[in-house]
Amino acid sequence: GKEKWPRGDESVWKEGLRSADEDVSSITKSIVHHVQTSLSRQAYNLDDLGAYQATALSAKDNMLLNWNETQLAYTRKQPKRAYYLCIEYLMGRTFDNAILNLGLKDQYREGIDQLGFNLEDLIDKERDAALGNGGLGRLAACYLDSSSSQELPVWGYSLRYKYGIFQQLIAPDGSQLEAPDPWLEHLNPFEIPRYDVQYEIRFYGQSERTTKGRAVWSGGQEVLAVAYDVMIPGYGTKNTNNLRLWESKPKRGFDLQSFNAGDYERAVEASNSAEAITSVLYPNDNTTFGKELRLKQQYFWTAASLADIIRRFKSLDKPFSALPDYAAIQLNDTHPTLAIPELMRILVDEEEVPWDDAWEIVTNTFFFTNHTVLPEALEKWAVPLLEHLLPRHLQIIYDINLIFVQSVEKKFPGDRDRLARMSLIEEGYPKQVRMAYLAIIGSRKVNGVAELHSELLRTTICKDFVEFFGISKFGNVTNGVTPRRWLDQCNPGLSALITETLKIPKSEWLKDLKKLQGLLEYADDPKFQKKWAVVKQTNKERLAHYVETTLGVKINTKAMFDVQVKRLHEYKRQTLNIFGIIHRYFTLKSITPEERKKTNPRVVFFAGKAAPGYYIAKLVIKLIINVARVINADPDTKEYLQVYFLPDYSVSVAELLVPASNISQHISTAGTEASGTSNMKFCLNGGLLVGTVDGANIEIGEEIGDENVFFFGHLTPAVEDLRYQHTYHPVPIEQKCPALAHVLNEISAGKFGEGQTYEPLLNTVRHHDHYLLTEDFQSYIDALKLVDEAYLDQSKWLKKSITTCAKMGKFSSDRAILDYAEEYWSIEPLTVE
Ligand code: 73E
Repeated sequence: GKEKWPRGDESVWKEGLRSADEDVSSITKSIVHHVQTSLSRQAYNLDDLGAYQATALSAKDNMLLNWNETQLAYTRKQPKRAYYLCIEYLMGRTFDNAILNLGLKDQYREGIDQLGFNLEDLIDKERDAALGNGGLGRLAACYLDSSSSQELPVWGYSLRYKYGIFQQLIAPDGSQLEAPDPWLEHLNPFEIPRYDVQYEIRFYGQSERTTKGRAVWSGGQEVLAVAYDVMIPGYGTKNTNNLRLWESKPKRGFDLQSFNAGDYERAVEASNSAEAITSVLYPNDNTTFGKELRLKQQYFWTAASLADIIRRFKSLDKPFSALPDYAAIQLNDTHPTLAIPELMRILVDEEEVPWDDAWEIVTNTFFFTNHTVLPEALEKWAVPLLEHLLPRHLQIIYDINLIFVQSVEKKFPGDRDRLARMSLIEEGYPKQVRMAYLAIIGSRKVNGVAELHSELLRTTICKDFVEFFGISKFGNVTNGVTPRRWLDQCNPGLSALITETLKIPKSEWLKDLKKLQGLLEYADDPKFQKKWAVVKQTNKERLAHYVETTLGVKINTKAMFDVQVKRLHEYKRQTLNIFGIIHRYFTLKSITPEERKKTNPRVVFFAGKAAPGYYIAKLVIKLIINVARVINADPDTKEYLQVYFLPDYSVSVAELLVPASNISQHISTAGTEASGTSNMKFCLNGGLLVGTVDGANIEIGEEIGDENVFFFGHLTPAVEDLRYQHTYHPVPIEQKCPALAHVLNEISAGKFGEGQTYEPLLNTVRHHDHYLLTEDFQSYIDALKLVDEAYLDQSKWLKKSITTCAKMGKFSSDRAILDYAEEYWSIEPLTVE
């Protein structure tokens, strides 16, 4: 029998319920209330940080009401839900976004003003939640925003890292230094600890097979997973989804034996090892590391999330065969792939579902997105490590593999090479489990993140699986970005101009981004162009102000702003950019002062972090900084060329850079960047793009017209042949690309500091040139020349800029998330009244 609720007198309960603070006076009351109670301070001792915290708490109260109603509606209506498992969420700041999505920014500005503070100053007090490395984590954050805004029942699951991505410092010699990011040092107003939501997670121990393919897993170490919830408000709707983050804690009464034996130290050590699981985000982007602690993180997170999902499903009182009708679980890259054997373990060992039925449930519940084809990023875990840490899961993986390999043998009798290629276990010392293959065979559907990438998947990594399962299992969902953060929030000037021009409410085009097309009829209008240019100029000045306060330098905001900001990686070719800059510098030096006056002044911005163990990427940073030093100090050229490396790139810094760019660079070797998402952000803000024919650049070109993108470089099909040539018929760089050879020689000769330092970096180009700089350098320089020419005609340029923005509708993450909802998860919007 269910208990009656509410307990006591219902009317007393109802009277006690809060309602939203939507007018200025309720908002100020709520802020003052939080100053008084939550912070236990008063008006006379309140600084900006305190005022921010109290204001954020008041915004949180408003979100909480919506969150509660949303979750109640989900519980009552029991829709099918989707769960987005991603090991990173790069959320950035929450407060500004929250009041924008609530539609209360003006009221908050006014209220804060009345209390004697300035809204923008308070917004700046918030630290980024930087629980991610780059595109993968930021994509997950955009998808949550879109899920709530499109009223889709989606929850995110991840880890509550105590330390986010490291803080990047630059030493006097230009080296990157890393400092920890203790982002939880101050109160985090936006998280809700759920001490009542806890699960026990086991590691190590032994697994003993019993009957019917079942086993009992016991012993080892148990740790606790504690839930922390982060509210995800939708734009212009009450719908507020949830991001649930797990924190690891030692189990209470843990290792009582050690305590009893008086071995207090050992017991404390064990508790440290439990807490270590969620202590730090691994700072590697697009690479794997093979560390035991990382594997522990992956299992801890997926096991806690599945336990939570299964508990919720069980409360519906349905048979397990109905799980795929109530839950779709999205595996974002291979990092959560252990969820597949874990669900098998729960169903087979704990719920006594027969193996084949369990496998049917599993393969209808999971979906898998691959985000990269770089071989160094394809996850493989050593069999001995898995056996030690997760003995039962290894057994299950072997059983899955046995059955799978048998079915391949049945379909392709006698094809032994094929069996070896497709096996989940890669032979070698040690043997390794291929996580991508496990994710493919355990999922309902598989997708890549841009057309080219999905096609590459079908013809390379997934080729054998396409032949086995059929092509319809392998789809594409091109990435997207949220126009709320990446236009309305980061570029209020442009947002206002668009709204005024389209003559529709902002909420209409922000939720249906194709409406930006209405700008096309003004693309040629000189008055509109003027306003468009003024907005860009204002944004450039805002960025210049930031640079002045952080680096102490004044920037020429009349120059073209040229931006490349992303993780440092050889495949992304920041090297091509810096070598191109050196080439430009030499060219400027070689011409007369009169000729120089005719050139287009350019300020180049770089930003991005290198993985702490990625030696070559760190050398690239050092080179950029030392080149910048020489060039910025040269009186002959400083008016025409300036280079800056902005330290500690983050979501918040991106929000300043993206609206200020005239041109941005996305210049990966063709076939290496799965999608890219910052390319979309720059174009959405009217910045033009210099790029290779790679990832989502291609689809951007298709949408906005190739004549509005500065494309260059070899195409994907040529890349493999060229690499073959480089290996077997190498041509000296002096012959292949004299202009680049000259640049490298000058670096070697010490033009930008001790030449010896850069030798290992230069040799990657001189010798294997895996990323084909020597092949693309000339066409890159030519593309930049076209950029210069185009910029001279400002009216034409502005037309390109307006057209670009107007045609970016496809790249809203709303379109992407609806695509997942309809074509993959089969979930529907549910409007919270
Ligand atoms: O092209 C980007 C893509 O836009 C890709 O490199 C990135 O994902 C973005 C969103 O789809 C990505 N990150 C990782 N793999 N692909 C990755 C791999 C291992 C650890 C951390 C990140």
